[in-house]
Amino acid sequence: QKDPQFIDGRNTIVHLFEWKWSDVANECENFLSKKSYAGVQISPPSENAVVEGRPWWEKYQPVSYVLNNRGGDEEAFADMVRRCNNVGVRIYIDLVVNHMASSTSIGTAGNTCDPSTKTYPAVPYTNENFHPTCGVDYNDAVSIRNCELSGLKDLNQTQDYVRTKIIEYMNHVIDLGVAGFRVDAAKHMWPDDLDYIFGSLHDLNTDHGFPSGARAFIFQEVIDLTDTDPVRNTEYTSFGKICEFKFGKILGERFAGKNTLHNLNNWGPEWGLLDGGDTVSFIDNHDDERDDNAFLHYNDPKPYKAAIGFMLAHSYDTTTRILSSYYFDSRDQAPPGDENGILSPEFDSDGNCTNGWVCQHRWAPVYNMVTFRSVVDGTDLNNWWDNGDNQIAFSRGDKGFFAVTAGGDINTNIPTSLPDGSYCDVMSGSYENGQCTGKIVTVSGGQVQVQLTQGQPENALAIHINAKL
Ligand code: LM2
Ligand code: CA
Repeated sequence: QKDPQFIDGRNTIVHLFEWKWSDVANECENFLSKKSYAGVQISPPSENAVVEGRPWWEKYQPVSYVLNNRGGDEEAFADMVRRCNNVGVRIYIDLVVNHMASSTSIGTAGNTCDPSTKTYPAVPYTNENFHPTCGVDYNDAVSIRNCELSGLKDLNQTQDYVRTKIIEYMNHVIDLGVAGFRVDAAKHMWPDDLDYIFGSLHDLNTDHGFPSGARAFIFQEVIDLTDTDPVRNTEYTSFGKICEFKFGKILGERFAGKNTLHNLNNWGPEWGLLDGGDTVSFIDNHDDERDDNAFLHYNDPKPYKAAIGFMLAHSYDTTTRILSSYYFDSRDQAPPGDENGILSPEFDSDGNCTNGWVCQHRWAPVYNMVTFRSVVDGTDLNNWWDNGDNQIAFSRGDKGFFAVTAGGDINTNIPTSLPDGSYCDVMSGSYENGQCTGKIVTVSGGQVQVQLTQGQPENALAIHINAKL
């Protein structure tokens, strides 16, 4: 269940955080399928508690597994999955099954619940399906699994009944055509229980273009940043991939200029990362965007884009993920909205989002590097170059070349295996109608003429064989 089920020639999952299902469907058809994107992680689709002010995190408080919340209803969900699969873009849902709501309210589908007595009639779950209330002690593995994360009512997935309800929910969306699951709070559930649940799922739906016998892709939220955590992410790698938090944390600090880049010459497992085959990698996610300055975010765009560029250019054989956000001033701030609910993104003449959506996935350096990653697929990383400090460059065989500075100008020639000629830099612009909208870069005598100066809009430069003049 480690195969993301991408179609050939595509890569990278974009998390369309808080987008409505109808907007996701349009984005699959109008943009993602045309830019090499392979899939979308959507926000949790099951009924959640209505919380005053409609913070984004109300979706992490399930009331039932009815597909109906501010993202849309079951009809909109099914329509999204079908339309995205039709254009070769896979849908992964955010699966919230560690816990149930602790906010007392009516749910988004009109069902009631009573967190104080742990009753959720629309599933139904009752008090006996939950662990006894206790607060999580992060030094203790049993407490992490059996106590209440943020006070949320903790389901006991060791019970057959609870397992059955979770499997029914997952099979329902598999039958509707989803390709897999981002597993929320996996660290707070027992690996044996998850192994059983994931092993009991239907194969993916062949009516949606999946090969017969294809299994759902599983990628799990297991934050394991220190080597002393009582829960290790390796406990979860036999049945799915892991969201590798070390990846974005280390790169975030370095691309922000807080540490050198030259020692990234052996980037990968030697840095304490899991094997690429076991990981989903990202520069930031929706939680650390709000909580942790060690990671780079949209509000520091230059080093952020350079770090995303490095992730997508590199040969570490991980599944890559991009976060696509909305602008916010405070942590709990709801997504853009009006009296009718969540507001749809609109687009300016350059294709950038308006209406409060950041849409990192529509930034040209980001989507161009997704294309870069498909172009260089299967090549080795070679011709490593660095200045002993925070400037680095490398080639991907005879298909691509990437250079970046996290401090000072680069103005030099760097060896590459790319053929001589003129190329479009796909960080500063695009290759369109046979022309470059950004910088033109020359390769001559086996050397790339690299010029990256602080006044320029990007800290990185990238060229590839499909954007050669
Ligand atoms: C996750 N990964 O494992 C999500 O990525 C993260 O966004 C979720 O927390 C978390 N697990 C639980 O699913 C978010 C948010 C929390 C919020 C919870 C539940 O980051 O702030 O907690 O969802 O909605 C909120 C309040 C918190 C309160 C709790 C329970 O912020 O103060 O705790 O609800 O009422 C008493
Ligand atoms: Ca738990």
